[in-house]
Amino acid sequence: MNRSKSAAAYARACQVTPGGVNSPARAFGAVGGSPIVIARAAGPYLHDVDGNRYLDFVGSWGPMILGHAHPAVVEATIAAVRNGSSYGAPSEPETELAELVVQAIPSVEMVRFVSSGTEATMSALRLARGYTGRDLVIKFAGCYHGHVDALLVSAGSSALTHGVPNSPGVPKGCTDDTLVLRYNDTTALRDVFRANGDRIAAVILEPVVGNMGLVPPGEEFRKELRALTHRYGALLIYDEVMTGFRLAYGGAQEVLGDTPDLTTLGKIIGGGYPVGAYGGRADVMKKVMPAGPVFQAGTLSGNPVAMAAGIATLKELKAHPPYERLDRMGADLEAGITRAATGAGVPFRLNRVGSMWTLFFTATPVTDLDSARTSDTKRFGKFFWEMMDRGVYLPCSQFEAAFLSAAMTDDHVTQTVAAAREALAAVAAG
Ligand code: HOZ
Repeated sequence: MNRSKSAAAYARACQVTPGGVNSPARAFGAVGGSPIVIARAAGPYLHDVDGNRYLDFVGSWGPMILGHAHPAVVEATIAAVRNGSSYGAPSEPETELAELVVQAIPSVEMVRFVSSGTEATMSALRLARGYTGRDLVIKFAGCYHGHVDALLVSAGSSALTHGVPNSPGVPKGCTDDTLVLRYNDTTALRDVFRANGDRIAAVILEPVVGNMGLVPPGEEFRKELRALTHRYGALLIYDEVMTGFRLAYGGAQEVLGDTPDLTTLGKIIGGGYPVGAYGGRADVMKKVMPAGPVFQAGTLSGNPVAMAAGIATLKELKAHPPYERLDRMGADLEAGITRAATGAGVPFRLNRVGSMWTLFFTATPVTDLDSARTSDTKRFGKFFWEMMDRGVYLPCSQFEAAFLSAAMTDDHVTQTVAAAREALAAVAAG
C-alpha cells in the first residue's frame, strides 16, 4: 500500500505540532512507522490522503457508533449551524439532550454538559470532593480518565502506550490524595476502605475498561465497590465516556445492572463533536454552581451544533437500537479471530464485551494492568501493520479497545476475520 502522501503530511505536521498530532493516541508510537493522515470518512470506512480505504475499528476512539457521516447526524448539524454556532447563553437543544440522557440512564437524574471526557471526570471529581467534604479518591491502575492531573497516575490509554503513566508536570501535591489500586482486586479495596474509609470522597473507574485494552470487571469486585462506597459514604463514579450508549443505550451500568452515584459521559453523546457530561443523583448534582457552591464552567459547554449531533445520534440509537446486532457481530468476530489465532499457534487472549474488543498477545488471562502488560507488544505491532496492509484499521496500541460500528455488516466481519487469519500467520512466522 502506498502511504507516501500520509508520510509527507505527517512530516509537515511535525514541524508545527508536537509529535505531529493533537493527541498522542494517534501517533503510532507503539507500533512504529508514521500515522496515516485522514482525508475523509464515510460509513464504516476511513479514507487516507493517499486514497487508501480502511475498515475502521477505531471510530474516533468510540464516538462513531453509527459509522461516519451518518445522514441523520449530518443533516442535524447542518441545520444547527445555520442558526449560529455558539451563543454562550441557554438554548433548548441542551435541555433536549439532557432529557435524552436522563431518560436513558436511570442513575442520572441531572446532567451538566462540558466539552470533553477529561473535563467531565475532572468536574465529577471536584463535585464528589465538594459534596463529601473529603479529599481522597481511589482510582485503578490502567484506567484512564483523561488528562486530569489528579488522575494521571498509573493511567492507561496513550499515557501507558507512550510509557508515561505518571506524567512529568503533574505536581506531587495534585496526586497526594489519589490512591491507586489494582483493577478487580477486591481484597485491596476492602483494606483501603478499612484504613481510610471516612476520608474517601470517591472511587472512580471504567466499569468496563477500554484503556488498558478491553478488561471486564469481576462480579464480586463490582458488588464490593458499591457496598463499600455506601457503607463509608463515598461516591461511586462510573467513567462511561467510552461505554456510555456503546454497550447498551443505558451504558455499561445497564448491562451490569449497577447504580453509581455519578457517571461521566463523552464520545457518543456528542455524535462526533466535542461533548462531555457528568451527571447522577440530583442531591449531588444540585451542589454544582449556580444551583450550589461547586464551581465549574465553560464557554462552549452545551454548544448548539454539538448538542444537535448528540441528539440526532441518541435518537437514531433509540429508534433503531444496534446493540444486539453489534453483540452478535462481535461474537462472530471473536469466534473467527479465536480460530485464526489458535490455528496460527500464537498465544493470545481475546477480551470482548458487546462491540468492544481487544486481542492481547499473551497466554495469561487479562484482568488488570499487570496481566495486560504481559502482552507481547512487538507481536501486536506486527499484527497491526499486517491488518493495515489488508485494509483494516485497528487502534494503534495494545492498550486500547477496538470498536465495531453499526455501519458494519456481516460481510465486514468475514473480511476482517480473513485478514486476521493471514495477519496472524505472518505474526507466527515472525
Ligand atoms: N480516550 C481515547 C481512547 N483511549 C484516546 C483518545 C485520545 O487520546 O486521542
